[in-house]
Amino acid sequence: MEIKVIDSHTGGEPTRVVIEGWPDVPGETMQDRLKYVKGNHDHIRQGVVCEPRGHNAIVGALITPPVNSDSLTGVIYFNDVGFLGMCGHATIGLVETLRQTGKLLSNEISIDTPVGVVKASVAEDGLVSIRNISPRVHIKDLKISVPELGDVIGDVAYGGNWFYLVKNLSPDISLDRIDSLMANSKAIRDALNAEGIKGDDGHQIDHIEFFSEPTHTDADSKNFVLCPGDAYDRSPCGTGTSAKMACLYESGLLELEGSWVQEGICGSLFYCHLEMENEILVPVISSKAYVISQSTFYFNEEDPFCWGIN
Ligand code: PYC
Repeated sequence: MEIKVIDSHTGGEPTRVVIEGWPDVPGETMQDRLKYVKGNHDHIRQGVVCEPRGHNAIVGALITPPVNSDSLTGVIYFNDVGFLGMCGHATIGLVETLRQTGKLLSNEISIDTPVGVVKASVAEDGLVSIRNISPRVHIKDLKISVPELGDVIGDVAYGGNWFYLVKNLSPDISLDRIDSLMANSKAIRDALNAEGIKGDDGHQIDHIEFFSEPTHTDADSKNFVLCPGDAYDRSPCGTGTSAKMACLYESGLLELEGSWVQEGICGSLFYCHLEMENEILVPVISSKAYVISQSTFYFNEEDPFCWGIN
């Protein structure tokens, strides 16, 4: 089997779009297709993003035909440990990849994901703006006891993935501090799991966010985001920033249309705001992505690591 991919990054966080070679995925809805790939193509997911072809920070994007007649494409996101409902930085990477390969038929498109339709537009200078699915706050000010850290307080919120947004700890967020940020965020995730805290759909809270004062003068906040598995987001995280804006809005700290500039651990910025559309809260996230390579992967069943190392 051969699979062709195009790699890009959005604010430093990699996206690998599968453009050819993945076997057909049946299903009338994106949820049916997600269920099918989880059950039948998990080895391909692992082979595409894990070592030796990839690493744990890569988010893969499998393009499918759309399910809605006015959408350009469907997409299923995945990483080194499983599949994601939505991914903000990867949607920006996908749009830029479609643009560079001449497949973006209009400057405003709709994309079908397993968690809903995401709209995207591209400006002349290549700035991509996505209108994410509606975020929501599930539990406000949840206190948990973390053996390594004591009492931790944060909000549980959804922005296309599930997040615990830490409020009472504000560590130094820099690449120099990555070991302690990883260890502390993983300890929080373990504690949430041990206490049985889940999203309102029963999903594990698998992303943890810390916030600090920004380094960049244009930014409102800097974040560190632990992703499922052992990876951290190099970008400011689109779904995480959607969840963050929902928390700020609910607390009266961010108004509709008010600017929110989120800085990530590598110093990249997402320019964001919230809108209300038909009484639904819509997060808008803007950033640029850069295409960096195109590859053909060969999957030889005689290779003991044909389907990756995990
Ligand atoms: O940008 O939404 C995002 C994201 C989720 C995990 C990594 N990036």
